[in-house]
Amino acid sequence: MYDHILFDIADSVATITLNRPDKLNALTIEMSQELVHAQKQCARESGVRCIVLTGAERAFSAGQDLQEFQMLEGRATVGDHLRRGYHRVVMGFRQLEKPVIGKINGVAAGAALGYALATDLRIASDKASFVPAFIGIGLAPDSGASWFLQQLVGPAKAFELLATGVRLDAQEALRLGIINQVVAPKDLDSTVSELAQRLAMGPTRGIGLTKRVLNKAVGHNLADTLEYEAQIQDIAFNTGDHKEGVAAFLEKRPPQFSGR
Ligand code: T3D
Repeated sequence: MYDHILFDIADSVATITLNRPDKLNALTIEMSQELVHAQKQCARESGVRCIVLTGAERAFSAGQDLQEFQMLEGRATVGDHLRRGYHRVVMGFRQLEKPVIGKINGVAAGAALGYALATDLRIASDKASFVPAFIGIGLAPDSGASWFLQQLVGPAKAFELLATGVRLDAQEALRLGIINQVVAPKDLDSTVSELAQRLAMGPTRGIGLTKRVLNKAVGHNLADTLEYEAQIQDIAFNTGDHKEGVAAFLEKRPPQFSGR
C-alpha cells in the first residue's frame, strides 16, 4: 500500500516505520504524503489506541533526502515544501488524540529530529543519536525542532544544539530531557511493545484530552489554562472510561477501559 513507510496494526497498536533503509530512511515528499495518510487512518480507526513511530534497520531517519532536495530547487520555495509536507506531519502527530511513542532505533537527524520530538514520549536504543543537522548544511531549524527543543531544554541549550549541530548520544539526550528512556538495543522492541500495550489498554479519550490540554497550555497563562482544563474535563467526565474508572475503583477491581 505504501512505498516509503510500513504500516501495521496489531493488538490496538499501529506501527509506522520510516522505510528507506538504504538511505538511512531519509525523508521524501512521498514519505510525507504517506505519513499523513497513515495518521488519518490512525485517527479514524477506533481500534487503534496507540501509535509507534520508528525507522527500519539502523537509522530512525537522516532527515530530508538531500538528493531529492537538490532536485526540488527552482520548483517550489523551501517554505512551501515545508508547509506541504513536514508541517502536516508534525501537526498530525501533535493533533492525533491518541498516544504516540517514538521508538528511536538509530540516528534521528534534521527534520526527522522534529518528527521524533513531535511524538508524545521517546524510548531510545543506546545506539540512537540525535543530530540537529540543519546548521551542517547552512539551514535554520524547521519541522518544529526550534519549538520542541526550546520547550525541552531551554533557550540557551537549544541555541547551542541548533547552532553547533552537535551529535548527541542517547545518554546525553536522556540527561537533557529530550527522551524518556534508554534501553539496550536488544530490549527496544519489548520495552516499546509493553508500553504501547499498556497505553493502548488505557482510557484513550482521557489520554487524548490530556494531550490536547498540554498542547494548548504551552504559550498560555495559568488563568487561561485553568479555564481550558475545565472545558476539557467536562468532555473527559462524560466518557465511558471515566465511569468505568470510578466504578472499578469503588468495586476494588482493575478497570477495563474501552477507549470510549
Ligand atoms: O524544504 C526542505 O526540505 C528543507 C528541510 C530540511 C530539513 C532537514 O532535514 S535538513 C537536514 C538534512 N539531513 C542532513 O543534513 C543529515 C545528513 N547526514 C548526516 O549528517 C549523516 O549521514 C548522519 C549523521 C545522519 C548519519 O551518519 P552515519 O555516519 O551514521 O552515516 P553516513 O555514512 O553519513 O550515511 C550513510 C549513507 O546515507 C551515505 O550514503 P552512501 O555513502 O552509503 O551511499 C549517506 O550519503 C546517506 N545519507 C545520509 N543522510 C542522507 C543521506 N542521503 C540522502 N539524504 C540524507 N539526508
